[in-house]
Amino acid sequence: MSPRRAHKFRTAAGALTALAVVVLAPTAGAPAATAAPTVAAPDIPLANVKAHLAQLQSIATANGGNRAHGRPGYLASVNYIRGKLDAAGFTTTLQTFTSSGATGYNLIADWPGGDPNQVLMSGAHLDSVTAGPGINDNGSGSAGVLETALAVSRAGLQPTQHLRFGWWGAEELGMIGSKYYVNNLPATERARISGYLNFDMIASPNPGYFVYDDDPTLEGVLKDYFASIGVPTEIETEGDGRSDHAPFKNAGIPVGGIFTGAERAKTSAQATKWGGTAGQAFDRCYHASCDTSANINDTALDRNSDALAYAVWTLGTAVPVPPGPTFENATDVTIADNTTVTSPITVSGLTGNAPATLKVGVDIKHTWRGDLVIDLLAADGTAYRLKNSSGSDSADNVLATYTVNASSEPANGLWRLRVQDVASGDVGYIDSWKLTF
Ligand code: DTR
Ligand code: ZN
Ligand code: ZN
Ligand code: CA
Repeated sequence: MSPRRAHKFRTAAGALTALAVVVLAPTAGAPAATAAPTVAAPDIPLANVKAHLAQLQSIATANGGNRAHGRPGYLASVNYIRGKLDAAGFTTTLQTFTSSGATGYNLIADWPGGDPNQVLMSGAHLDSVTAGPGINDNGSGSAGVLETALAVSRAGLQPTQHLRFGWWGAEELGMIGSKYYVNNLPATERARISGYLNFDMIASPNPGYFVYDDDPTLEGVLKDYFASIGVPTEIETEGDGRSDHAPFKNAGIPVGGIFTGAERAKTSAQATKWGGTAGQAFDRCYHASCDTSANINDTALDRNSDALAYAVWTLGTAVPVPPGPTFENATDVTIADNTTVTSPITVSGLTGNAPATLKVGVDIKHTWRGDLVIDLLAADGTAYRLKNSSGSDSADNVLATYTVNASSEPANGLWRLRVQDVASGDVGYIDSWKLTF
């Protein structure tokens, strides 16, 4: 972080407006709105997932007690998973990188077929800490993703989206492997990823059921599964930046995932909701030598593996709903420091009101995006908040698709994107934005 950025301050703002250019354009990017899935997800056999965990435990036991980055137990874990995938017909790729003076490995597996421009990706980090075998953190996520991939093969699934699975190295060192993967993916390839689902700790012994509150479509599909089995969920509030979905999110890729908790203690209300022990950590063996095969809650592992498969099948086989009419303004609008600017789009030719799921695609180039407050303004001036400012979000650029319930607004008329730069020291411009009805 540069010294200038060490201190972000809130100051007043001015105002500017730009000309409108309106075109109809096809949309891409965010996960296709899901119609009913054409193929029902299978049950993922708990015994199969536990068998993978037993293998990972054996690997750790045979290799100094861990499966950490740079240690033999990690590459042995990669080879175990890769062997299963190769035998099941996946196209596997081993990506190497260097971190802390040791070679790291990402394992990527592609299921042949599906739309190459709509890649649904599911992933989990495969490395443990050096202190122990990492069976919950994160053998559980790794095994759940593996068994889901094997279930795809067993089903001979022919999804509409292209299915890709990833096992990341060196997450415990700071998401090194997943950052390396995303940063080395050509922009054209990144744009093809419709969504990334992350599974890091999905079988904590004193489990909670947390769903990432990021992309609404991915969050909704995962919540639908838990609702179907009558298990209440909570949104994952501390996950931002703490696992492998972060590099994907920072690249503007829709992300989601599930989590059963780590070092935080389960509250009494949560124990009433989910069972387990109040006042005790969700995982008392987090990052400890006792994170062994015994450190697994089978019910959580079973439910979350099934939720994983449900999401892959639902999102991956859904017949994409063709995007509605799209209106775009690609005129650059400068965002000077501490100013407020707007960019207009005039919508015409539609009937009735806007939908409850109006998609607002935003592409803003701006260093330290935490400076920015972004609103959609309806013709009557009603503001719909898309993004709040943040004193800690130091990442650059806003490349995102927001969903707005605009059903009380007439579709036709003048819509505006309002961008407020509310902190000194960073500037940028609206590159383009669009409305999809
Ligand atoms: N950092 C992860 C564990 C972790 C902690 N909070 C969250 C939230 C969402 C996913 C994972 C985590 C690790 O130690 O691997
Ligand atoms: Zn960890
Ligand atoms: Zn983890
Ligand atoms: Ca600024």
